[in-house]
Amino acid sequence: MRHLRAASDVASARFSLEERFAAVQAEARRSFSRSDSNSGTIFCLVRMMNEEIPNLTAFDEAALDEAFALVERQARGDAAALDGDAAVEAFRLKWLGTKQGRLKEVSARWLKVAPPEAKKALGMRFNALKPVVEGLLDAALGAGPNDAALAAEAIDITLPGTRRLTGAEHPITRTLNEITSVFAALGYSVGVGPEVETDFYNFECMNFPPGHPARDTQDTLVVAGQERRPQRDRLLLRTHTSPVQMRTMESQPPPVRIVIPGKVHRNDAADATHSPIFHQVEGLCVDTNITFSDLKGTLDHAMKALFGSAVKTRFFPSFFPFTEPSADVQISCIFCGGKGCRKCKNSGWIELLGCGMVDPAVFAFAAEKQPGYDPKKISGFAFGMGVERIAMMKYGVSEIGQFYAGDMRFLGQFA
Ligand code: 2NL
Repeated sequence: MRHLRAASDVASARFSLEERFAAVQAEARRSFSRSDSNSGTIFCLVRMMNEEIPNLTAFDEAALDEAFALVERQARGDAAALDGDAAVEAFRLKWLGTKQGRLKEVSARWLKVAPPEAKKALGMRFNALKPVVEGLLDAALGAGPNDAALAAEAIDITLPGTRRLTGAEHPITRTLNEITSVFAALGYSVGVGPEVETDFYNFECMNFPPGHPARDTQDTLVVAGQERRPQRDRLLLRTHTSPVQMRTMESQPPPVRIVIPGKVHRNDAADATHSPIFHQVEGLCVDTNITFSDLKGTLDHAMKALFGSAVKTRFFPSFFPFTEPSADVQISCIFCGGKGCRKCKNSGWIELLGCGMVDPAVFAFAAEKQPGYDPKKISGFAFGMGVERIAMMKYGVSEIGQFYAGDMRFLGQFA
């Protein structure tokens, strides 16, 4: 029985698995021509139907040990190469997948064709193999990425880091907030309103008579295509924040104490101190018996709070359409303390804001919606200041355009 010797050779450890398959196949080819084996017991033929899961046609202990060891080695080989979650999931499907997994294939190929007396031994080995593969999967799931995957995403901690820039308030925003907080501390509320306004709120109710130069399109940026509307409804970019103060008076009766910070627009040519877009803080105080002394005291306090308690103020007659009387306010030079220097053109004083007692004509517009603004019963003062001008003085900035250029070398100095 030459093929039996051959079979035992095959089962021995002297040859590699592949050599043994080859030897067995050769022996089988020879055996087929002789039909001397009808015992159907130890005939060993392992044929590579599939590259990895062979068909099993011998069912003795040694053949089963060998076949199951092969499959287990394959599973261990696969598990050792896993790198990353996707590969682990692919391993699970390949080995434990309920439809096309390899364990399913092992059971289908081997168990199905096994003779009844071999089924028990085969089943026991199969039942032992399954937890081994499941254990490999569990280990891969818990193990995290393998060394190769870790090396691939390793970070060179000796490289210089990326420095994150510290954010900071823009100097205009900071100045605007500083001014509003000075007045907030005096009990003023803070209001905001639209930048696109009507001619009525920007000019008419602020007592700009028809033909006043400030209405001229030279100064005002208007929205195009408004010609068919009545003059008062035509849209424009607000040239000051006063419209918000009028809207506030229309919506609430006196007393009113309010500051309006915001962006305003004028059709000005840009130069070192002018920009067509700039910022303003305007204030309004209305109550019974508000006097010019209240105005002077309030603004003197505000300038001391903004520039230091040594600062003095003085008031000069001026003109605004919406106040009567009106005044320009100067502060003692914050650079030389009033002695005279280049900044104050040797005068010792710097002009900083405008103010005045609210014109009765302005109150009359408010009184159309809120009768409480009857100029015979109440009075009030208002003031307005340019934020850029104050920021330029506070921070020693000589060109207004620096605020809008977005140059980090400039802005970084405020971080
Ligand atoms: C300046 C001067 C000023 C006002 C603004 C105002 C507002 C209302 C009524 C009356 Cl609702 N007046 N605002 C008053 C005087 C001066 O601004 O030089 N601004 C940059």
